[in-house]
Amino acid sequence: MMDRPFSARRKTDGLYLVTDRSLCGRRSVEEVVSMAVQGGAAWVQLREKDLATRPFVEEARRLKALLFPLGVPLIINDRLDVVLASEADGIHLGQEDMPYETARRLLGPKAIIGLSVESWEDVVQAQSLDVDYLGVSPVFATPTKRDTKAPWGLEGLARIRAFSRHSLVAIGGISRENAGAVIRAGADRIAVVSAICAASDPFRAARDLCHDIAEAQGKG
Ligand code: TZP
Ligand code: MG
Repeated sequence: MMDRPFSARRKTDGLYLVTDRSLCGRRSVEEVVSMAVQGGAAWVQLREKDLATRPFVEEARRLKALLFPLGVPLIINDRLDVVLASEADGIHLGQEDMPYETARRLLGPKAIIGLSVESWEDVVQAQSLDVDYLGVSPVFATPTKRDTKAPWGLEGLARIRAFSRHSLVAIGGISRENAGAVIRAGADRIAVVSAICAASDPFRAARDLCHDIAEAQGKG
């Protein structure tokens, strides 16, 4: 695997925030991101399903300006044009999105590219791809995203860990209740939406999750 500016294999950066503006309540996405990063979130993915292109690009540029000085990479869900327009650090691809090879060709060797795996076939196919991480999706069923395949569970996650050469980001239904168990089952990182976006205090939510992750990694 090539060296990238933000190493996807670092183990000290366990919390990955994925945004959902519909869950941010009275706060803006930027406010939630800012609070979460202060609390320890080390990666941010801007995920916008209903925003027009121009406000999407503007949001991405604002987040990039916020995160770059902090050394926190900004990943854009799905939209390669928005990555390019905002000089974001990478893209997260689902199985129905742009093919990995095309995204790599267009974004270059330094871009972070993550890929969701929702079936064992996806995991096997991903072994030939130089993706920076696999998104193990979903680990648990979640009301935040209902159009998922069957959850992997901790057993499925452990099976992927034993098989895959990639860094693993677990997503779906993760909270303080289960974050430690997810890390112990083999995730390198935990991605959350509602546990931070819908929290009354996103700073504390991120800080507490980081504590749980570090403890499960034996660094607490
Ligand atoms: N992809 C798989 S599950 C999911 C996404 C974007 C949503 C996870 O949301 P939550 O609130 O952390 O369960
Ligand atoms: Mg997608």
